[in-house]
Amino acid sequence: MKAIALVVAILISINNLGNAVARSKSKMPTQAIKLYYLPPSPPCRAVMMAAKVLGVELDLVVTNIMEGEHLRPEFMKMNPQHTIPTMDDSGFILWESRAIMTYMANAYGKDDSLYPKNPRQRAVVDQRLNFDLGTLFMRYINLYGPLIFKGGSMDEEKAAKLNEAIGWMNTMLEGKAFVAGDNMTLADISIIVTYTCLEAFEYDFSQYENVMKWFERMKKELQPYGYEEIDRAGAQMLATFLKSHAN
Ligand SMILES: N[C@@H](CCC(=O)N[C@@H](CS)C(=O)NCC(=O)O)C(=O)O
Repeated sequence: MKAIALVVAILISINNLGNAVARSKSKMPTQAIKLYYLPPSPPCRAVMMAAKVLGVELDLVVTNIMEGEHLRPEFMKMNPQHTIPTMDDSGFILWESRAIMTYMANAYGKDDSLYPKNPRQRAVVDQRLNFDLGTLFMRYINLYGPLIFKGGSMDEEKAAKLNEAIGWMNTMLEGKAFVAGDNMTLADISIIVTYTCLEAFEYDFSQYENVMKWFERMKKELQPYGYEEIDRAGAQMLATFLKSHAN
């Protein structure tokens, strides 16, 4: 019995040592991560809030896509796709907001709550992130992209497609506090920026009860991490563009 107890004690201490090593590995960047961004951009807002939740310092570099700054040769050399957000972590360049967020969580997360290491839990977060990229945000931008930049009237067919995606998310949230389970993950942060825009544009999604409750919960969750200053303020800028084109 004593021998078994000794083996268990040794195993526990090896495990604790492993955890301590894992914790010490999650260090912060040696210098602030450069983020090329513009305040109203929804994917930039998601990255900025995720960085705040992770406690990662960003060196924000305004890149005014309205004035073609993203088409300059220096920028195109870094990101041939010329999109913001683009990240530079001591020479490691990355674009696509969801890739940037998962990289930051992998590299600098103090724990794995925002982006779980458990394969199945992570798979659900990834599924939600992909749903956002390819479906929810895509349908939002299909509807509002032309309205924000060119004006015109609401395309009801595109609005119906967006509603369909919101409905799917409403079902995903059944019995859950957050989109991938019981705690906030990067998927919630990626997704909320779309709803913040929709609210600023006075788009009615009140019929989707789970989404409405989640949205209010997320606003509170992100309050200490720049929800008002980053997300709402940015969405308001887009709402102003939208209104200026509607008149
Ligand atoms: N899927 C990308 C979308 C990035 C994107 O399209 N960003 C817009 C601003 S919100 C942009 O850079 N537009 C300029 C361009 O595509 O040339 C992401 O999540 O980062």
